[in-house]
Amino acid sequence: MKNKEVLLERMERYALTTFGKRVDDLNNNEKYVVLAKALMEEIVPQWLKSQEKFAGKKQAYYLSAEFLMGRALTNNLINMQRKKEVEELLAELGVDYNQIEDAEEDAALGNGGLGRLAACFLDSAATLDYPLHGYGIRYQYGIFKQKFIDGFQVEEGDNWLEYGEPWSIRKGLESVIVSFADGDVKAVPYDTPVIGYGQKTINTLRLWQAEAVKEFDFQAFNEQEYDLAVKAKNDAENISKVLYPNDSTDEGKLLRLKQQYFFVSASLQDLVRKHKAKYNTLENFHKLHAIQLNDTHPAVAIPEMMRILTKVEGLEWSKAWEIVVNTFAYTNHTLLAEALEQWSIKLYKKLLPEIYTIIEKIDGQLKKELLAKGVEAKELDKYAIIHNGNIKMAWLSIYGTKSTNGVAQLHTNLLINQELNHWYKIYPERFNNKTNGITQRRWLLQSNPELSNFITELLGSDAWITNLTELKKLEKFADDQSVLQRFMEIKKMKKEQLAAYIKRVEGIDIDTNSIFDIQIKRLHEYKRQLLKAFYILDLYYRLKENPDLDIIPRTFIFGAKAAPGYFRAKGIIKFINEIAKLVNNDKEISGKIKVVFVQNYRVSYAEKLFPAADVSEQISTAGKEASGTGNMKFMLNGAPTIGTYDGANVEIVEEAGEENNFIFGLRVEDIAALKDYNPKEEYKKIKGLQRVVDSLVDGTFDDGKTGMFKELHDALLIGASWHKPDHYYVIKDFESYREAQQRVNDAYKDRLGWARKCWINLANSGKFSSDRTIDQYAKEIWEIEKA
Ligand code: T68
Repeated sequence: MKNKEVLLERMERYALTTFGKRVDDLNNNEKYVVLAKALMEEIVPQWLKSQEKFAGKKQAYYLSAEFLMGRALTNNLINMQRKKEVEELLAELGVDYNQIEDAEEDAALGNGGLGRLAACFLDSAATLDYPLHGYGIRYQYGIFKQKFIDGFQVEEGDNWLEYGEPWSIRKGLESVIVSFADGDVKAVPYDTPVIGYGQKTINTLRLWQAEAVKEFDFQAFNEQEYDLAVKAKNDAENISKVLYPNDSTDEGKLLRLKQQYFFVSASLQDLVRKHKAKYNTLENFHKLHAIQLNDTHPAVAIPEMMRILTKVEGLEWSKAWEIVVNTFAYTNHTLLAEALEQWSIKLYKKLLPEIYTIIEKIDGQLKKELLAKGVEAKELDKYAIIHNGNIKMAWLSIYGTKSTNGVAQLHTNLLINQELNHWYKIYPERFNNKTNGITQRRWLLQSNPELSNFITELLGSDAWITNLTELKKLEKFADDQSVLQRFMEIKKMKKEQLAAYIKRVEGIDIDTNSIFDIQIKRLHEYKRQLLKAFYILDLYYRLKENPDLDIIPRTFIFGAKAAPGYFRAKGIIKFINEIAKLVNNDKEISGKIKVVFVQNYRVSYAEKLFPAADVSEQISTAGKEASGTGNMKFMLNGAPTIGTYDGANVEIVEEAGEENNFIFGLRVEDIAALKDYNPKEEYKKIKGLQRVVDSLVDGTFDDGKTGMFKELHDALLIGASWHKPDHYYVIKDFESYREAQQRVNDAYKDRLGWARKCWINLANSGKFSSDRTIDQYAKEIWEIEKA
């Protein structure tokens, strides 16, 4: 009771001082802001305490160009165990909590899986009482907002800071200067608390904002050069202006390189300054810091740290190298060639000449070391960090760190046995696997309170919230009819909630008795949204031919953003929207199938989609999806997977059983063994396939004269200068996928049998908690201890 009064008093105060109004007169957004500020007043003292308890201990730092945090309010309230109380308080004020929750913009400072993984890791580390802090960029614009106009993706800027951002604190006095060849920039830190469940540990996410060292050139202003007077300010601020919306492609743009060096240099200077203030030496730096590089985006940390140690601090090169290698570790998130970062020597020399010289020296040292290890001179090129006019960031990352890890077992095996095999032969001890995970606090407790309560009730304990393997104990209810019945009721409730939301924001009605078949992830050819699209269209034609076709009604749901410059990905969005138009408007098929492509898929939308799914679509070409993490979120909410043997799907099936999932398609070894694959011949032999593939070019659909559909058709049947036809095996896997979908349909008819599969998936999802993953990083790589 007292807590509530204090909170209300604080809200009143912030209403007055921030908005000049009383709480009653605030709009929802303002109410959200004053509530968050009032909570911060309570959080900050504990945050300070938490920092004190780690003083003098080894701590870990996650360097990442992306943190896809989503909304903070509900997550923080849950981790503070204050949600109910705040809901009640707001109700007393006549305010609906859900509307306040909805007023918060997503902090969408990431593209997809890689950025969201960083966010889950922070939650897990704080919950487990590990000192892990994030370092990144405070982009003014997050990932673009997506709209569909006439079925085409249209992007809009995501000005998420516009109405204020109450969770971070600007630490102006801790600003540092980052130097580029073309001038200096000021990096200003903004700190956000990362509250562990139970609030024992509160770690820090420190995001850097770029500002001009000198805001305004008075001289130029006096000389009436107004543009020049603010040029430095604009140039500097551009560095943290916007998140690059590419996932899985490497663009090699100057501004992106600036972003990378900007946040890496600022973060390292920050750590070095604090360390020196305390120890007055850097020789023990690696004993007190472990720094994880989230992919190669922050790999410039390796030469930057060498610069600081040797040129600024005067350490000997070899001593400095030892410190560097023992401080850093590197996570690889992809096998796609186009995603492996390379920077042109020219760009590096132009922007970071001193860093470039250091990379040259590292490369020279590497050559010597390789020769000493018995590598033949003619083999050296394979390892060269600087090669053919480019700097290979992955090679730099492997050589400059003590650990290189993949993100699922299959992915790590492919790194070790194929892509990075030559490196593995030199440094076998550096390679290891850390299968990804997700936080059950956000992806079950927060997004599915109904199922959470039921689980706690059955287990007689909520220990699963911090120990997800507890869910295994649910397996004993797999044949308990009343339990399965309750599970189905909850699933139905989540489907109704989603349907209401989709009705509100997309204006589309969906049938909650139909199977919700959901594919949500970035749009990419290798993820094969097109395979699902072909399946739907084929099913539609089969229904037209045979209206009595015995199928359970299905709602096919997609959510995905395409990189703005990725023409084919945008073509696939348009194609699916065209199919949706055709199918959804056809009265003849009497609502048996429906297609919905939701707009602006993001973390807060995901929280509504995962709990409502009946089927999880994980249908990437085998060997291409490093891990996947959405697959785990579906499983945790009790949805079976229809999927290929790829990434973490392999481990999901290992845990939950192949009989409770729907596996199909070529495996990695099948693809390797394929010879003389000719999709143009093959697609004629598979009943119904030619019709759907050719719908791209035979006038069935209109792509508004963009040429998008022909481009997709050609990619499948002719290929392109950079690839063979159908290089993601959409045609090759079609029949196997259709057959797996038939198995889904048949299995769903047995309602209890289906619920049992869902239940066994849920019960065996314990392995996929990011708590497990973080524990492994902490013990096996970082060597840090809990508070
Ligand atoms: C994803 N990668 C993997 N990259 O695709 C996914 N890339 O399999 C894995 O589960 C996940 O990482 C976490 O390990 C990405 O999300 C990017 O977003 C990205 C961003 C910029 C440049 C390249």
